[in-house]
Amino acid sequence: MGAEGEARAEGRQPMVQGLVTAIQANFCQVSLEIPGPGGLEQLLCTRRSRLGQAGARIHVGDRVGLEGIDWPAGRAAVGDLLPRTSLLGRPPVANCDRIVVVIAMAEPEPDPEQLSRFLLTAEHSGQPVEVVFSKADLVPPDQLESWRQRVRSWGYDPIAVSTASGDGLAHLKERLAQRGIAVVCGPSGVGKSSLLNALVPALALRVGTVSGRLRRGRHTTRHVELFPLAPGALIADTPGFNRPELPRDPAVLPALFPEIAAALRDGPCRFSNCRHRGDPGCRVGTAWDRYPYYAEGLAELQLASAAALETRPQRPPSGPSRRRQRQQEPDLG
Ligand SMILES: Nc1nc2c(ncn2[C@@H]2O[C@H](COP(=O)(O)OP(=O)(O)O)[C@@H](O)[C@H]2O)c(=O)[nH]1
Ligand SMILES: [Mg+2]
Ligand SMILES: [Zn+2]
Repeated sequence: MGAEGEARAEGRQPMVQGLVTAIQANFCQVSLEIPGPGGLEQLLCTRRSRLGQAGARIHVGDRVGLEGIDWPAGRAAVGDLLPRTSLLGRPPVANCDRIVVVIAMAEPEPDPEQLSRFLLTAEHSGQPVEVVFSKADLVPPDQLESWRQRVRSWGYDPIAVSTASGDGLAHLKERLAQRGIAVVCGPSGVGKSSLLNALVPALALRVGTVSGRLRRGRHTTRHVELFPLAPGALIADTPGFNRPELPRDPAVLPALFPEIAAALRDGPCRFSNCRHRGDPGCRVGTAWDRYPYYAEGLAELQLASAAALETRPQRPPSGPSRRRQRQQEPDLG
């Protein structure tokens, strides 16, 4: 007996489940796992206050159980938050299955270090990462090829696309049309929204002009929203931000470079705490394209974690002096 049968035998309604595709103010749009009467695919839902009290925040990508369904009105309430497999921080997207990093070949000029940072953030999610070279129409083929070779040496197989000519779009769609949620990220102005418009039929996302400082934010994508790319495949546009943060812990940095992982596949470095900075017996070495980014990133993170240790408040003494100390603290409320 399936879950539905069991629920019926116990006299309960089988739980209707769906996936949150958008959130705005107190409402969320939920796409139903099984279409409702009349083939209804989406419901506009409120969130039960007890969900909020329990501290459960619902994000786009979450699977939820619905109650109080009003089919004719297309309304319901989210009663349950189902367990998630992952949660991206910025933007918040639950249950993401792959990340697509988009970098333009021109307008704006590609910045390899910026691309690298996006890739590190994407790798930090633990999900598979795809690289897209957008605006391929703006550069000659040899320039495209040299970027392709370079990023291949980083461990990726980039797809060049152009929404202007349509080149590469079918190939990209094929690669992304897998079950699950793909999140598109990258600097602002590289053509993420244009790409989604080209990939998802009947979508009309706002596309910005490449904005100068003053116009930044006027045409940006403000909310994360999931769109159907293929049966079972969803894709999210995200607001552009230009310098993603590295993960806090310097120890996780090496694992975010496919080049390092590849070098260590045949065996470890001589010292188990090797930082891969030209140390004796290091298998990774320093003769690889992104080594300077790795070394700088490591230094940046080590400095930040040392600074964090220094400014960490001293353990307050116990007893009366502790109370006094607390009174001296400024009231931040
Ligand atoms: N030449 C060219 N321009 C593009 C292409 N894709 C997008 N653009 C332009 O790039 C600008 C920024 O696009 P948009 O999709 O808003 O970028 P987003 O900020 O990454 O979402 C717009 O003016 C688009 O018309 C492309 O393939 N070729
Ligand atoms: Mg956009
Ligand atoms: Zn090493």
